[in-house]
Parts: sequence; C-alpha cells; structure tokens
Amino acid sequence: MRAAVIALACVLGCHRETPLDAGAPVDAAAPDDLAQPPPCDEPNPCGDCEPGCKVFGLGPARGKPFPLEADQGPRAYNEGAVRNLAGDLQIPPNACYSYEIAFIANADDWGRGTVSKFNYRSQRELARYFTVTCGSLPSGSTQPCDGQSGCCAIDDQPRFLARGLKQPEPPRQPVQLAGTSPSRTSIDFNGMAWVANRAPGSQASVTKFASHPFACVDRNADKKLDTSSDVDGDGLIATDCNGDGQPDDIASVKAKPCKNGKAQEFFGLDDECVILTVNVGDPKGEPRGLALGPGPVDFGPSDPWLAQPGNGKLLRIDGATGRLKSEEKLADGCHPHEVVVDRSDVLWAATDGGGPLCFFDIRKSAGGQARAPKGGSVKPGSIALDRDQNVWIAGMAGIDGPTAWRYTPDRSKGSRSATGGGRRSRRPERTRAQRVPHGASRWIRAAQRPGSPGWSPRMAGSSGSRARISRSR
Ligand SMILES: [Ca+2]
Ligand SMILES: [Ca+2]
Ligand SMILES: [Ca+2]
Repeated sequence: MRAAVIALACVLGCHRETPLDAGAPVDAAAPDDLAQPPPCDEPNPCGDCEPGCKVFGLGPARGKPFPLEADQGPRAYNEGAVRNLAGDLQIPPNACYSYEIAFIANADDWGRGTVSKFNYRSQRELARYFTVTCGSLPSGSTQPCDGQSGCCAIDDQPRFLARGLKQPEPPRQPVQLAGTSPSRTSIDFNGMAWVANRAPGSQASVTKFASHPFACVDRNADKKLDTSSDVDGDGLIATDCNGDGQPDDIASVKAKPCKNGKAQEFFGLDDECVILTVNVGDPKGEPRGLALGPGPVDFGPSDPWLAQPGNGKLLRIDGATGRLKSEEKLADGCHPHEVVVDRSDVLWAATDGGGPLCFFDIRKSAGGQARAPKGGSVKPGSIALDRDQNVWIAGMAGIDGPTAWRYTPDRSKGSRSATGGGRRSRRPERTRAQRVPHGASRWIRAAQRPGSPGWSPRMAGSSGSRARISRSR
C-alpha cells in the first residue's frame, strides 16, 4: 500500500514545502503572506489555497527514473517498492506491507509526559520522546519564547482567529513543557504520528512526530540525526542513562556520559524526529479526542482533528504545516470525548459518560446525532471502527457494566451517504460484550489477530484485562 502511495506521489508531483523537506523552513513564505493568505478562486495543485505549494515533474517521461528512498542511503526505507528497468516504480507480485508501530502515551513520565514508539509485534520499545518540541520554527530553541523565536508553538488559537478576521497575527505563544499529560495518539499512512496533550487546567497542544528517519530534521546541522533509539537492544528506552536524576539531552550527556559507556537512548527536547507542536483551543479547553482525516490530496499528509468536550467543537490542523485550519461545531448535545474518522471521511464522536453518538461529514461540513438504540441511549466511554466500517462504542465504566454497542451506518448510496443519522440508517444494535474479569471496561479498539484476515473489536479494562467481541456481521 505504501509503495503504491510513493508511486502516485511521484507521478502527480506536487507538494507543499514543510519542515519535512530538507532545507525548507516552515516560514518559507513572507511573514505578510502568512498573516493574510491571499484568497483564491481555484485551489492550487495541492488542493487548497495555502502558500508554498510547488509543482514538479519526475519519472521516465521526464528523462529520469523515479527515485527510491533507498537512493538517499542505506538508512532509508523502500517499503516494498522496486524500480523496474524502465525507471517506473512497481510493487512486486505477492508483496505485502505491514506497519507494526504504535505510539503509546505515558501521561505522567517525568512529570511532563512522554510517548513511546512501540513495535507491537516484537513488543519492544523502539524510541521515547517528550510530547512537545521547541523546534517547530527555524528560529526555535529551548530559550523562552519571545513571540517569534525560542520555544514557541507553530500556531495557536489567537493566531487562527486573527487570520479568520484578516487581522495581523499576534506574537506566537510559548510551548507548555510541564504537565502536558499526553492522551490520544494517531498515525497516518506516511508513518507520521500525532499526539494530543490534554494539559489539564492549562494550554493543550498537539505534536507531530516522524517515525521514519527520512522525515526527521537535522536541526543542529551536525549531519546526523539526534533521536531516540534502543541502543543496547533491551527493548526499553533508558531516559536517564547518566543517572543525574534528569531526563537526558545532548548537553547533559556530553557533560556526564552514560553509565554503561554507550550512546544515549533519549534526547529530550533535542530530539530531531519531534517535528512540531501546535497549541490547540483555549486555555483549560482540554481537547480529548484525536483522529486523522483526509488532507488536501489523497497521497499527502492526513489532517488531525481535535475534539473539545466542553464546547462540542472540532479543530482541524493542516497535517503538513501544523497550522490550525478550521473550526467546526458538532450538533447540540454532543460533547466529544473520543473520535474516529471512517473510510468515507465521516467523523464519529462518542460523548463522554452518557449522551448521543454524533457524526460529522468532513467533506460536507455537516453533522448530527445518530439514532439512539431502542430502549435507551448509549453511554459511551470510547469508540472504534471495525474492518466493515461499523462503529463500535464501549460503555462507560460503572454506568452500564461491560457493554458494547454496534452502529451500522446506511452506506447504500455510496460513501457520501454514510452519515449514519439519516432515516435510512439502521438503529444502533446493542451487543452484549463478554464479561471482563476485573470489573467494567471502557476502552474499545478494533484489532487484527496475527494470521487472521479479519478485524475484531476488543475491549480493555483498566486492570489490563480484555475481551474479544464476537464478529461484527
Ligand atoms: Ca543532528
Ligand atoms: Ca535500551
Ligand atoms: Ca540524565
């Protein structure tokens, strides 16, 4: 799948310059352009009106073979794609690509919050990062943010609102470093990961990570990537290798080397694979749900959506630049605690602790409430999709016992009719989940068992217990 994406991207040949492109600063456009993006009648080849979109041509038709990522060196990945003698890219017969990486938030690690990059097949921790970065801007550093340089966020709510009013953007906000309390995570098909920092009672943020070396940024220009890895191969990341009681970074390990004599495994705020941090929502807004929806073009980065339970708002972030893109409001009565985006670009939102199942069609910018099940309402704790694009909701712990509901949207008119709350929608079906041994369960996810072609919803209890729910059809 990934190989096909690489080929498409090269054939169509357009992109927006971002920090992911070597040497392309995020503020490549003039400051005035950023303050007031020019209106446009026709979207650019990237599919929007944002500045910085470039068009280029590649491939045998242009006299050169398509590039492979491995052309950049032995550390790059091709992920199944090969180049034939004509210079075209192709996927070999019987090739199969699987991505076995999860990003798992550690809410209280070091009192700040970290995220672990984890191989769920080998069950080994591959890397660990703080869930914010001071390197969003080319002028970024760990010095305090002065509005333009230092540890500033790439974007924030006041700047977004100012752009909407076509007013000058105010100075940039600082990144909150402590008490970030990361919660939800999501990975797009390019391997870019996003983590939402709840930061209870203070400024929430979202941070983007590169899970492939080619997408990281050599910020200190030492011609190598300074980034977390499991150097000693024990399947865990040591965050204080020199035993000074502080999380490691480059300077502290240089001053006092690791006790085991090996290279450090954790780089703190110096990690060059933590790409950008954007402040989201108002202070104390505590956005919860995070899901990835379509970007401007099918082969480009996905756009993250953040859900705010308090006001029922959804915030859309540009997956390439990290700028806040739009703000939408769910139907009245919807207070999204967890969200997912289905294959038809419909966002589904579970209201915390009792309330409707809500939906929002990203393409149509319209939403509503799904019909409540006969004999009562759902009491959602979390939400997931299965392989058949059914919506699954886990019951809130302690309210209704270990219960799951399945909602099957009406997709009879194709993908665009799948808004689920219309008259033709089937009512949500209530499905009994297996009892979880150690009490109620509130977390639900769809998971694929190794060697199995199907995806089954599974519920997890806070004690670590779990239950598999019977097949969705
Ligand atoms: Ca470097
Ligand atoms: Ca290790
Ligand atoms: Ca240390």
